[in-house]
Amino acid sequence: MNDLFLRACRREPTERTPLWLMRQAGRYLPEYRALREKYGFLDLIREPELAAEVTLQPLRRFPLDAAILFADILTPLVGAGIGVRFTPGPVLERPVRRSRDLDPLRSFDPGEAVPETLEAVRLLKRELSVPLLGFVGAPFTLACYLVDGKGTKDFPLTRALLYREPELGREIMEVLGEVVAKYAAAQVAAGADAVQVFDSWAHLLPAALLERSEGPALRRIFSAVRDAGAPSVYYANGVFQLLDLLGDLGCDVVGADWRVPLDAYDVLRDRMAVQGNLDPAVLFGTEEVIRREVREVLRRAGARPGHVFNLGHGLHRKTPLRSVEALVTAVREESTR
Ligand code: 1CP
Repeated sequence: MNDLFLRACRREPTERTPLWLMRQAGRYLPEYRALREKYGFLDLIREPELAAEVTLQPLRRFPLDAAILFADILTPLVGAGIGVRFTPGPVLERPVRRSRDLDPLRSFDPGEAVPETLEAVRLLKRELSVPLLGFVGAPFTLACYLVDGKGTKDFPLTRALLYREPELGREIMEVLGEVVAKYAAAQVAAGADAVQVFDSWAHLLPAALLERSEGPALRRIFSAVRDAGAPSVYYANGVFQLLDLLGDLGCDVVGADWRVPLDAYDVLRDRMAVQGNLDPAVLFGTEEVIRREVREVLRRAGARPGHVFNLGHGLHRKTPLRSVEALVTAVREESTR
């Protein structure tokens, strides 16, 4: 197996910098769009062969160094009985307003809630010659959808709830922390080689509130992944100023968003690896521009081990395929040691 990605997660030397791309499966691929004409989004996730197929699609085109399981951060909650429609973003049938709305999530059992996703992991492990990343949503980011009920610019209901009903806020984080810890450990038990935690909305919270409200649940999740025997990646958007918190969560890799110069994380690198962080918009530039920006990310990452090349956020769905090709080639050539 090509284990460059796992070696970089452990901060071991690699002959070149491993590369995978957030949202590497999805709508920029014509073969994904073709499947979506025949199947609904949740149908793709609920049929293990189809979920495995979508996961493999980008790897057939590009020599990437890791695969990421095809699912969504909300699918374990759907499996537990929370009503969600995808349009394409998630919309909750009944947003969480009180403690008993959390009942479907208590005593969460991944084997009952998401057997198809765990089966997709097992199928993929037989096919893949690169590591498989499982993933989960972070408790705060999941809470944003549970409480506000859909994607919004700044999730006002969720943020108000943390102050207006702190007891309920704590309970939501605790219940989600437990669900996510179990779900992450189950993915590793089924064969996932690492787990990425997506906290796309973490930047909406003041640092002290993030630490106080989400910190304990995040620590619980990272220790569950570690106990299951896999490295963990924490990708939170817009939190690079929170170095003390990031350094103390117990994750093995920190994912950088596209706005941070990667060397801003140097103080953490004796404790964790870094992942990132090319601006996804670079892929709308020419091949020369892509190569120049790849070099800049590699220069900021420096010569020390422990860098996983990635975008600073997911691939945009209009990204030209030849740009992804140019990116993969540039990272391979420019990072070979
Ligand atoms: O119509 C379609 O085909 C559905 C579009 C789509 C896709 C392809 C959604 C709905 N989710 C996904 C897959 C997905 N979502 C993956 C697959 C693996 C890969 O990366 O290749 C992953 C990791 C996610 C994670 C996810 N879902 C996040 C965190 C990452 C991020 O982008 O910040 C978030 C916030 C979601 C919620 C969500 N689900 C879907 C959409 C369009 C969104 C975001 C927009 C919204 O809030 O409305």
